Amino acid sequence: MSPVTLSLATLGRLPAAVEWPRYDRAQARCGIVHLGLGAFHRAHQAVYTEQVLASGDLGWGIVGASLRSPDTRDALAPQDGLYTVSVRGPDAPHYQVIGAIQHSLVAPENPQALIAAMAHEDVKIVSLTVTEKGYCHDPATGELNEAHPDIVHDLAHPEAPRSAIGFLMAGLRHRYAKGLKPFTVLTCDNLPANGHTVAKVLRRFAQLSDPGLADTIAQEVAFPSTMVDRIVPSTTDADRAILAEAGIIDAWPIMTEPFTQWVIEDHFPLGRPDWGRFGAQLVADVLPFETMKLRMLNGAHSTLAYLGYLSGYETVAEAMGDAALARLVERMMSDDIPPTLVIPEGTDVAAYRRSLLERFRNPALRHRTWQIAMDGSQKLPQRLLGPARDLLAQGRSLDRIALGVAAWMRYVTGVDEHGQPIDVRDPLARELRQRADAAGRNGEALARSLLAVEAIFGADLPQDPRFTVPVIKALESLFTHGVKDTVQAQA
Ligand code: CS2
Repeated sequence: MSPVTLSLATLGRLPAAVEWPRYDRAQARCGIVHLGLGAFHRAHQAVYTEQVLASGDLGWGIVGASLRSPDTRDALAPQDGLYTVSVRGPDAPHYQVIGAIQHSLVAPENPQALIAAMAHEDVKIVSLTVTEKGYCHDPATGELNEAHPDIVHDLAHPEAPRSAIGFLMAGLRHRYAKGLKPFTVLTCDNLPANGHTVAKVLRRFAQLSDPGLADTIAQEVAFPSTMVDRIVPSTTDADRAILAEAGIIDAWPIMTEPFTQWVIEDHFPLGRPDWGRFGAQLVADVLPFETMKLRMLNGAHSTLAYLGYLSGYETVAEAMGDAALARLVERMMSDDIPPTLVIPEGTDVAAYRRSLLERFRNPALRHRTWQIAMDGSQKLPQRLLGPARDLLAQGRSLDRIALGVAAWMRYVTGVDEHGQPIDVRDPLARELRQRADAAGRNGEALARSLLAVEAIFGADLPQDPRFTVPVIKALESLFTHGVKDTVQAQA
């Protein structure tokens, strides 16, 4: 049978095993505007919401907006917004076509259309997956970065913003002007205390941009925190080919793992979909879940990404095939991180650790170390530096975490052990590279220069020899003995 090009008209011709939306999509209203239409949203929140729609509650269609590039809209529009989620694990792959995203917008093409969508009376929630750097905050303190070029721009052009923060503000302003209640802001990014962080950033932006509205926003807008978890590598042409083999021509399918978790603080003044019926955990306090996930999963992920990339491993699964590297992250998760956590009630940390190791080993996913290594300046504070501070407060040693930090320092020099260039993607890449070039291959000079970047390390860590000495030692060892021997010695 020749493969079917995905669209509403062709759903009935898809291979029998493929799940597709059976609800009346034309009747669905959009109750959610989502900012940041990347692969993660499409494999996570959109899948939970799809089940809500399929259960007959049609008030929760999604308008998805890309804040930068038209690529997603261009791929999805010809297929009526439909795309396939392919779940890959030990069992045969499972394919589900998702219909929850009813419309895709491209913010820079028409900012007014996005603001109007947010100010529509059917909309109750604006959710976000704009990555860590999308919040235009200072990662070390969580405060709005008022000098960020997008923030400067958005303060000057409130009706044609660029940043997610500028759009949230514009959407709220338009709602108030129409006499509507504010939407709930639902952040789904891997930030510490993510709801509080976006609240702090937006409230400050409101004070600067519209002081008359700032108090109302501070009093009325809800910012529930969430913990989101699903491993979603970026899609490749090889993935598209796999889909075609399976009988579906899809311009932008999503590959993911069987595991999915969503813990949500239950605070939605205008209501919410019944996500809890489909596996989401609605709780009063997300913080213990979020911290555990950011430190155990993401902390280990970043460590594996830098050490793995530098050791020549392209994917996380390949890096986990290196016994010393696997042992290192396992010990990080068993010895170093747990003492820094408040364990959520009912959680067995050892079982959680085992399941993370198994997920990292999933050979059916090609999750590139380079992808995870991206934006380290925005990720390190919550993944490795938070645990480091807690370990210091408890008087414990932190050698493995220091090695993770040193591996990031080695990585941002932009040159690997074979003299090959590394494509370092980071909002601070240029500054990091300049510091690395000035320091040369001198571990101590490089470590001290990078530790002085206050937006990452704050004012405290660079002053504390219990942190700086092990980082310098690890970085010196990475330069003198190389990555593999250093990992071997540490593991
Ligand atoms: C990863 C995360 O790219 C990264 O930084 O650590 O995207 C990770 O895969 C997800 O948080 C898993 O839920």
